[in-house]
Amino acid sequence: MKQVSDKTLQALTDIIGAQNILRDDEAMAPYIVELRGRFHTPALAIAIPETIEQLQKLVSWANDNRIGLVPQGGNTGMVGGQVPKRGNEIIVSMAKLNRVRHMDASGGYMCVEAGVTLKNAQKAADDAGLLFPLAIAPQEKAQIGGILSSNAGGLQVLAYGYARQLCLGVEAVMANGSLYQGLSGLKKDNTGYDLSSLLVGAEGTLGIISAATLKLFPKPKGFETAFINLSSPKAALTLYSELLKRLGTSLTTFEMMPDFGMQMQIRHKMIEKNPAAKNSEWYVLAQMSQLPGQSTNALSTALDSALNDRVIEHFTIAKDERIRRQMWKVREQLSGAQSKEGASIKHDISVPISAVPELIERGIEAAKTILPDIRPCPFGHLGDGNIHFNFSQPVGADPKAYMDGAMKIHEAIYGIVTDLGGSISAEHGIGQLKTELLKHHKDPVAYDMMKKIKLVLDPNNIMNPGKLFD
Ligand code: 2HG
Ligand code: ZN
Repeated sequence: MKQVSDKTLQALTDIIGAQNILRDDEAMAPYIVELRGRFHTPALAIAIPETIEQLQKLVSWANDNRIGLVPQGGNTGMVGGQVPKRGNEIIVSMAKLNRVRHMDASGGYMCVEAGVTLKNAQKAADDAGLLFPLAIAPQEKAQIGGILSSNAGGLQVLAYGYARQLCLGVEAVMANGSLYQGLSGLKKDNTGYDLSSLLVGAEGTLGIISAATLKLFPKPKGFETAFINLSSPKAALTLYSELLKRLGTSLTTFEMMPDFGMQMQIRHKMIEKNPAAKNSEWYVLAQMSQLPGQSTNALSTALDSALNDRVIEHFTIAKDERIRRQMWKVREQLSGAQSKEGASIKHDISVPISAVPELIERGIEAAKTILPDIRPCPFGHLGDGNIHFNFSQPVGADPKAYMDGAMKIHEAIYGIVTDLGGSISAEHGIGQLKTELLKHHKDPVAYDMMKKIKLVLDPNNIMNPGKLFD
């Protein structure tokens, strides 16, 4: 393991102060090991700047000394983008840059720093009588900077959009230490390249996002939330198009999961019982956010028709906030439930929405041909065509041996995705997990443009080295 040299440590101390540097293994561990425990490369140190000026000085010094920086928010990323790849980088935690700088309720936006947690951003909007609609499960940990850098999606994309669509502009520290001041409350600004949008989703490879202006929405007057029993992804697709016709953008969540996802949570006592009144092969969590003037039971009326037409088998409406939370919990906990079942081979993919049933059918068949006892767990954002096509290891299998055979499953699934005109990364990004895949699946002209942009903006490759590109 590389040790930080005395010279480097002195320089770091001069820039951010000894109290903002972590070096011993125990203190660094939470920053180095990520959620899935897949990446364990050590870092030289953790730097936690307290001001934008400190951050600028730190980046400029790293650039002069060719030291790689790994920006990190809440360390909830799924593709190893927020942890080191080489072992000689410094992790830059944004946790102390956590102020809500400005709230403009009448303009419908707020300006927050990168280290503000999602939960606190949601709360700031709520306190101002508005809604910041991005909804991903680890809201207490995930931070705005990481959310924007990885262009996160979540459970309400279908009505409100993903991170890039929720951002009006960013402020970022560029590789030479300069400050890009793209914070804007403007809805319209047609002045050339959209640099903020380029920095969003760049996974910290072009600059470090230090603050952002975020769009806010009217707070719904209430919710109607349902847990729906159905027999197949095909039925779920039919239901989705029916609900969309009837509810339009007030349909804010449409998430699908297999019974395996439910049974795992019951087995591991993560929920007391199935929030649907009965078991079924598949479930959908659907939510309508009630807009002013809209009837309170538009979702149940639509579901009644779907029941009459035999599109669905049954549905349960959350009768109070406690049950609504339980329904969401079952969906939000799916990822955690899968980790309790041993190793899991994952694919965060998207296809045109109408192709989701075919994707799932062909994917399960292909994986079972390779490994008959594999346990498919395809779930997620059907309304975005984004399925987490995950596979739990066979019961009793050796996790390492299972993961060693992942490539065959990956090839089968990504082959089908490509065939259906889909993407190899719908919402988790590339990080260090999918650099090879990106090289092979991205349009060559687009890939070349991306590399050229990287070279111009970060000629010394200090910005999150080894992410997006090897
Ligand atoms: C979700 O939608 C997350 O729950 C995680 O994107 C998905 O664990 C996964 O594969
Ligand atoms: Zn997801």
